[in-house]
Amino acid sequence: MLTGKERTRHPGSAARPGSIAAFERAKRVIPGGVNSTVRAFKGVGGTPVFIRSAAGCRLTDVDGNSYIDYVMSWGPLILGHAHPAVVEAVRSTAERGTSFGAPTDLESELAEMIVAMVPSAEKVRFCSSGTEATMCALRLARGVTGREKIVKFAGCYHGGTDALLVSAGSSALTIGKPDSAGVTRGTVADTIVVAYNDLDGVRAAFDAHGSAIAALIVEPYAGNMGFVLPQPGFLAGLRELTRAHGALLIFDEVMTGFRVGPGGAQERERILPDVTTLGKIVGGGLPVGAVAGPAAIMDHFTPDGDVFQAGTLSGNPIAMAAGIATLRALGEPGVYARLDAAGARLAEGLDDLFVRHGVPHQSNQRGAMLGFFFTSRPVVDLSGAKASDAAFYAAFFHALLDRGVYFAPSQFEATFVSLAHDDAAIDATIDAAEAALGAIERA
Ligand code: KE4
Repeated sequence: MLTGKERTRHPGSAARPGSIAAFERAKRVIPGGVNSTVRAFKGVGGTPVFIRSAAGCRLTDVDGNSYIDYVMSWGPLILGHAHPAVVEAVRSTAERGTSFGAPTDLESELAEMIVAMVPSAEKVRFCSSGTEATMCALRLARGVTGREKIVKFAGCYHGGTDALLVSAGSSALTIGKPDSAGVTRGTVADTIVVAYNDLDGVRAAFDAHGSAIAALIVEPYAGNMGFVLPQPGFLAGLRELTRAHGALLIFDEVMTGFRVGPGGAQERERILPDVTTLGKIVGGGLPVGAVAGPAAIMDHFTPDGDVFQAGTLSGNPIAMAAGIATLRALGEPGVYARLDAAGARLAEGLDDLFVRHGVPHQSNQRGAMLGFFFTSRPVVDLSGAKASDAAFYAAFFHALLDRGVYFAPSQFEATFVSLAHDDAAIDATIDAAEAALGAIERA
């Protein structure tokens, strides 16, 4: 039975003494105790759960507690944790050497798979993270156009590259520092920020600076201020405006790539960007980022072109093998229908639950990616997302966590299902959510 003190701390944290001790240890040698900001639970309070292992759709923490996981490492694990084909690919590749700093056929094989799946891709350059991919994409756009300004959207997150840490989403937003310290005024002098879905704002930016704008970068489905969808005509409008002004359109599909469909959002929306950034799923849970696009643009990268890119572990053979195994599994018949059905089952189940409990909410789902806000007003941009009830989200998060369900520890993230989230897991999640809402209502 939990004492009053434990209950105020977070009922379940009493069941997680190992995580509490692990966090104290980590904080002595790692700033904030984590190696990526969002993991510190600042958005929901309490102590982060330290993980011992995972399999399928479940995490096991250092105290032996099990959770149905909807973070899935923030998107990469669309097959589920420790998928046998991925584990075998990693094991068998590692036995032949872990890294050579020289080209391998594995890089060409994964690049060929991406070219086959991503409509706008003719060539691919690999790096080791989504951040590196967006950093290189900006450099490419500026190199190709000879221009300097970039347009981004408030609440969109493109990793930790300085030029884009302006009104950034994800953990920057969660901790209330959307404009990071250490990013100089000079670095962001050429970054123009517009509200998501504000096509008039984009038009005004191009009217004012059109001939100086190298590129516009956008998350075609925004997954870093919560899950916010483009309004009808928004993405087509961006394609038209960038083309009219000679700027490149960059789709940051690090999160949506291979998740909302085999060809990502650009396939679903039938819009061809000039540059696509990829990450997460393409590495199958190992560090991979990628820039993809038409050869005429991609050939500007060194060594043949003059836009620099390099990386010790770019195209790492083990990461390539994990990515190949993942994309191969995603190519099996019926996989995306299963992913879409799992996403819809969870979204509809939560929708029905919130309606029955009279909880004001907005929910969005595209394939295996979904999200919800606790507000009665539709959310189309960052201000709408920030107006939602993040405190209620935090209470819901902890009430779910105490019932064995692990959602994103921030309102300003997306929710991910995988091939491992079968109907039983999703139905158990809805049951836990019903009990969680009941507990909140009683409290
Ligand atoms: P990474 O450098 O974290 O691999 O990718 C950066 C990035 C770029 N573009 C988009 C659309 C992204 O969503 C991301 C990273 N997403 C976050 C989750 N919101 C990663 C989780 C984290 O920061 O720990």
